Amino acid sequence: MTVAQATFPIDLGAYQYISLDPAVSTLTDEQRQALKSNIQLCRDAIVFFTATGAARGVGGHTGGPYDTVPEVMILDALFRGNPDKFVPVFFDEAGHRVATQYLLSALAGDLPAEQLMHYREAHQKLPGHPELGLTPGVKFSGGRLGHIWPFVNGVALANPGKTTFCLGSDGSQQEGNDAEAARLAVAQHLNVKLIIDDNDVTIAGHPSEYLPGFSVRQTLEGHGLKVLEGDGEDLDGLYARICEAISTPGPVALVNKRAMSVGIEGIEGTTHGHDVIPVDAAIRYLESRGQNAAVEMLKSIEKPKHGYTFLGSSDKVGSNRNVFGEAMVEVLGGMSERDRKDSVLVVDNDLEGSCGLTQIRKAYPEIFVSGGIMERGNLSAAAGFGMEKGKQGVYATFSAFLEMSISEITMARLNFANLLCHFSHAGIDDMADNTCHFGINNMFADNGLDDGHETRLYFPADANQMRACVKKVFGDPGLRFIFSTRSKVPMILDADGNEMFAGNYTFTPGKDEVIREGSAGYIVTFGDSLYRALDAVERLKQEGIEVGLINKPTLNVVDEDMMAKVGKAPFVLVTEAFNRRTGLGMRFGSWLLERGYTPKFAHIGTHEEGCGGLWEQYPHQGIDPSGIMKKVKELAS
Ligand SMILES: Cc1ncc(C[n+]2csc(CCOP(=O)(O)OP(=O)(O)O)c2C)c(N)n1
Repeated sequence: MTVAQATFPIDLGAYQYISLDPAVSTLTDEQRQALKSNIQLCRDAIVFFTATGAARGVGGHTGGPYDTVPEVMILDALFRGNPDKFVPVFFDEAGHRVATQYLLSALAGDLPAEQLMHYREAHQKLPGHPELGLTPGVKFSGGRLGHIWPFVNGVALANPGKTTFCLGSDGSQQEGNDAEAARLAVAQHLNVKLIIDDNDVTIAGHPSEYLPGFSVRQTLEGHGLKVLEGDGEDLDGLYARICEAISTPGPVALVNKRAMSVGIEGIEGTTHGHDVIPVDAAIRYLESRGQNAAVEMLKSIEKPKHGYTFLGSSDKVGSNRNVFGEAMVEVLGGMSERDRKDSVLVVDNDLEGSCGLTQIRKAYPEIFVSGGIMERGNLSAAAGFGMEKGKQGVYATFSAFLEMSISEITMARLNFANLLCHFSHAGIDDMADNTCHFGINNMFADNGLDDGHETRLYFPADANQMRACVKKVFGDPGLRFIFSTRSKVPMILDADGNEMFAGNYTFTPGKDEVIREGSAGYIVTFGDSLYRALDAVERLKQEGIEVGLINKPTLNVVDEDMMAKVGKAPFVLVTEAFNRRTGLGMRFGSWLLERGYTPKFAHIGTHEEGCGGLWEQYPHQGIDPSGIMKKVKELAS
């Protein structure tokens, strides 16, 4: 039986829709039993359906939603018992725990249980973070840590007389936003209750190790919140603390200690628990739970393949986000130990493995700071290190979070900081995490003035170009932003099939590059869009349309020679994965007009919310080869 025809293999009909009254802070045997059975049922369901994401290669998160099941079950019963007393929304600071929201939607009858087996799949409306309006039953959007508690404060202000809950985590509590939210909640005496999973695991490690001194409890107490700390797995204690929080007016935080993925063999207590559970571990867990139908279902799922062959680029692919780290290690290896220590500081934001920084930490731990999930403060710290001439601050996180740090970037510039930022996961490719994780507003980093300290934005197209770019710009002064995608990219080939950016190639900042000549008009693009546009160009040539292709790896500098060249062509099409409203295309048309060039002009880019899944995001936005070819034909006609 295929997943498409199958029923959900775990009987969610066994869920007991019990009610609880917070005025009674002890559980009867019957209530305790019902809660325990609901907890086990939901934990099994979460392991199973998140593992479908692992089986399909779309990833996901198991440990966080699995861990917080006890408190979610209690809140569900409380909401049912007193619907008017609460804002009945499971607001969650840690949006990656979205499996909780999807499971609740299924239990509430808003979503067929079968749908859960399509977790994170493209076009299935179950993306990696909750999106209001997309998934039936989902009641808020989340996904960026530290963004929901401040928002929930406002919800509480809009609902006087009710209690509003916010599920939190030791990861989200590291964000500066939460400190602000805590102060407002205390000052305004908001009836907000934080239910924080303090499992001492984030992505890159254990907060107790990389942020020694950080204590969720002491932090919140310092802000003036009442904090009730306890064992999240002690059901009676947890329930009693939730009741105490409800009966205490004003903001209260529950800090629930537990091991990550408690009870899952081989994963409990480890950082692996943060991500999606591997299929073999899920099978072992489900077998031990007697969930044999779920096991069979998992075994039957095949990883879909992306069968398209791109013309003009190699079969070989490179991971640019990792190549960034490798290239940095090479550059740093060329310095004396003393120079390196004196002049370079690398600051991570709990994403070192995702941004290619692990290589640097392993090679040169003495210049590496595991900064925790504090993008704004960490950017400023890296910039501050690079304030003196000859020093370099290096910083990395996901491109989506560049939006958080625009003000810090301005201050870094005004302080003449030398700062090299690597923003990985730029664009939309392979982003099952979906819209809140899209890295599409990167041009915001180019927010200086004409006479300001240098700011450069670079988006290398393949691994060869990334290596060349890092080596070239590492020692430059000013602010430099290097972008890479989550997905791997093939090598760009010249017309003879040779790798264009290999061998003796040197990267020249500010210079655009002709990838293919053409008489009908030019496509201008960069990054992971280049190989897709190249494929379109090759296919259009086969159809007799001779389109040229320009790579623009320096995004914010006008290459006058290239402007003169493309400006005289019949048309110019800018295609990009960046936001159509804020990307390169927005500027390129003005640059042409300012110089008196008036080719036919169009720009295509990301313009609507994502569809989940991986490579599917490109065709969804109409910026895949067929979308590009369609636009070229319109312009060429
Ligand atoms: C603003 C922001 N920065 C970084 C991330 C990337 N990120 C997602 S989850 C995570 C770690 C979260 O740890 P925690 O919230 O404690 O969750 P757990 O590991 O317990 O599931 C990070 C850094 C993000 N989603 N949002």
